[in-house]
Amino acid sequence: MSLATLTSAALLFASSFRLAGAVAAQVFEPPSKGPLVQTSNYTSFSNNTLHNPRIVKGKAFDRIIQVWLENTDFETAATTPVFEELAKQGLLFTNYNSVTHPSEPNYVAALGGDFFGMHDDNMYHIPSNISTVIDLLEEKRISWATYQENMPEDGYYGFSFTAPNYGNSSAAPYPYYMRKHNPLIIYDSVSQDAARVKNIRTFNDFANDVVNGTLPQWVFVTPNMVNDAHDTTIDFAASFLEYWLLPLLTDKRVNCDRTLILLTFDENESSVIENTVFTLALGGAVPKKLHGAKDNTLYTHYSSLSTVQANWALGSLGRQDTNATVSNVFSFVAEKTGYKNVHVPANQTPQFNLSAVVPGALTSAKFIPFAAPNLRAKGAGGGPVFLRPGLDRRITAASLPPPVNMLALNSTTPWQMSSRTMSGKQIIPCASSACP
Ligand SMILES: *[C@@H]1O[C@H](CO)[C@@H](O)[C@H](O)[C@H]1NC(C)=O
Ligand SMILES: *[C@@H]1O[C@H](CO)[C@@H](O)[C@H](O)[C@H]1NC(C)=O
Ligand SMILES: *[C@@H]1O[C@H](CO)[C@@H](O)[C@H](O)[C@H]1NC(C)=O
Ligand SMILES: *[C@@H]1O[C@H](CO)[C@@H](O)[C@H](O)[C@H]1NC(C)=O
Ligand SMILES: *[C@@H]1O[C@H](CO)[C@@H](O)[C@H](O)[C@H]1NC(C)=O
Ligand SMILES: *[C@@H]1O[C@H](CO)[C@@H](O)[C@H](O)[C@H]1NC(C)=O
Ligand SMILES: *[C@@H]1O[C@H](CO)[C@@H](O)[C@H](O)[C@H]1NC(C)=O
Ligand SMILES: *[C@@H]1O[C@H](CO)[C@@H](O)[C@H](O)[C@H]1NC(C)=O
Ligand SMILES: CC(=O)N[C@H]1CO[C@H](CO)[C@@H](O)[C@@H]1O
Repeated sequence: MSLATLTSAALLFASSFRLAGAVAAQVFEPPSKGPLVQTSNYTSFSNNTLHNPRIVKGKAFDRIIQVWLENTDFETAATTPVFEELAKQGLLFTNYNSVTHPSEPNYVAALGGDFFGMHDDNMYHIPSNISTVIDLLEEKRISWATYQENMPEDGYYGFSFTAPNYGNSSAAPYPYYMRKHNPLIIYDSVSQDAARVKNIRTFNDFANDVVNGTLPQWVFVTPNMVNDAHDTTIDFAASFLEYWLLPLLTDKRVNCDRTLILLTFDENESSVIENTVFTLALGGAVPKKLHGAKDNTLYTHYSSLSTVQANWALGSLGRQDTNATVSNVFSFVAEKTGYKNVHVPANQTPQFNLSAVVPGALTSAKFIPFAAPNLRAKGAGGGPVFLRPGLDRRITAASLPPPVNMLALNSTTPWQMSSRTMSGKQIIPCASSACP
């Protein structure tokens, strides 16, 4: 083939590729006039406001807002203009790792300190004797909520929610909301508690709570499946941040000098390599001298637990949140609380790109029951390990029977549910191979 033919073939290929891409590509459309304006694009309007009268002072911050985006390699985000601009206003963590693949176990781990062997995005629930950071926060009366974009109503229990496509009214309705990105609904200790479930809120509630000046102190934000880059691209997510996050950064009701905003990704896109994700510490609580700086300490999603524990001198969950290797406290917070981080040499970095099945209560292939946490563990907050009602402390990790392959028995772990029968708030166990 001559050079000319080769070039035109390549050009033809490139242009047809671009054309195919252009037809399929979704373009960011703002769901509302602004992040603090309620919209019918979010299905139901807010009809209540949280009441959070007192602020519990932390050592380094009084509020933490986590915003989770999806499936992007570190370099991809690091070379996208909006993220580059944001990095100048905050501290970039260059060695912050997800803890496994795929999405759901990472979200579950960030709330409860473990992913319990989960290695898929199926529909699960976790029994009420398993504690989360919510228990630790409530012990100190620290207010909290999650805001889930396009979740249709407060405390919605379903597997997903499909709404009219607000970005393109001639396109089919779109599954904007997914339960797998809403860890609070998965833990029974939150979703099956009548008071707590009210704090699993919509984006319209976010607007209402901010306008009313009642945004809680611990906040977990999940953008919808297009805005978080899951079904789209990093540029699409960047446009979402320009629409949603940028105006909030200058709004004192959200970001004041005691606010920490953690912008992170659930996992790396390429699972054959390590699982480092682009993570930024933003907000008034990040010391000005660190703006534009990089921090190479080994952090993971468990660090978001240990950092919160250290900041408010909380108890711990006695799970991976107390495993020093994987739960370093954000350095500028550790400095203020006196917590000593561990240095993990690069050649000893744990494998965070798991694909093999590890035993746990949330895997059908190697099922073992839920064990009690390590009751002797010492977390970054210095407080005791939290014990929920119904926890049998005699069931320890060491006392568990060997893993069982439930699939070979034509069954699944008892904690998996069938998404097909799932609509209301009632738990329907999934007991056959027809799951989820
Ligand atoms: C819904 O989103 C679309 C797309 O941005 C926008 O044109 C429309 O005004 C929005 N509707 C409302 C009620 O905000
Ligand atoms: C407001 O209340 C109604 C009725 O209880 C409910 O259907 C609706 O979804 C609520 N709005 C939110 C944001 O939950
Ligand atoms: C909107 O959706 C329709 C139907 O899928 C599609 O043909 C059209 O190209 C879309 N418009 C844009 C701007 O993407
Ligand atoms: C995890 O990443 C390492 C490189 O750091 C690679 O050697 C290994 O094959 C990866 N494992 C999986 C399961 O992708
Ligand atoms: C995934 O994580 C590694 C670090 O372990 C990082 O170097 C890389 O940029 C990320 N993405 C890809 C495609 O490797
Ligand atoms: C702590 O984390 C490391 C790295 O993932 C792991 O090898 C070790 O088994 C963990 N320790 C405990 C007690 O879970
Ligand atoms: C937690 O509760 C579940 C459901 O009742 C039970 O199967 C499990 O054994 C309990 N685990 C512990 C450690 O108490
Ligand atoms: C599982 O189902 C298959 C197909 O229906 C059947 O052949 C097999 O005997 C069943 N195994 C058990 C352990 O029930
Ligand atoms: C308790 C309270 O102040 N509620 C107000 C919150 O804001 C909405 C408007 O978004 C008002 O209607 C509520 O009265």
